[in-house]
Amino acid sequence: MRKIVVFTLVLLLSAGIVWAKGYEIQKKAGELSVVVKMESSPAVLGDNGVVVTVKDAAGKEVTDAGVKLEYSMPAMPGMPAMNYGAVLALNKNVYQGKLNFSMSGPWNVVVKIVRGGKTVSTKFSVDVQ
Ligand SMILES: [Cu+2]
Repeated sequence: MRKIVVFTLVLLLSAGIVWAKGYEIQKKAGELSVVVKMESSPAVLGDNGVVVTVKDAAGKEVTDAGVKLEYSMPAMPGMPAMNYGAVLALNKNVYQGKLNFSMSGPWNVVVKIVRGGKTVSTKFSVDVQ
């Protein structure tokens, strides 16, 4: 019983540490400032939690936008180009979701923000280990 408790504690602690060590990217998309936090650094194969914060020019959190991440890997020998999309869900003042990387190597991620009929975007790259 004691072992299980200790094991659970270690699991919880290491999960917290991974999140704390996560990768953070700051970008501009039109007038908006965008902060992308990746759960794991480096990013890993499979699911990677992601949290996006969007702020307007006045520094106020934007909560009335649609936020989508389009992630892709260009074609390589023996592998056609791969393209995926993840629609993020608003949770309080941030947008949350998951990226599922099916291959290690460099991925391109485009953040698309739709607000008031206008779309702005920014991109970054992730090296999946
Ligand atoms: Cu590939």
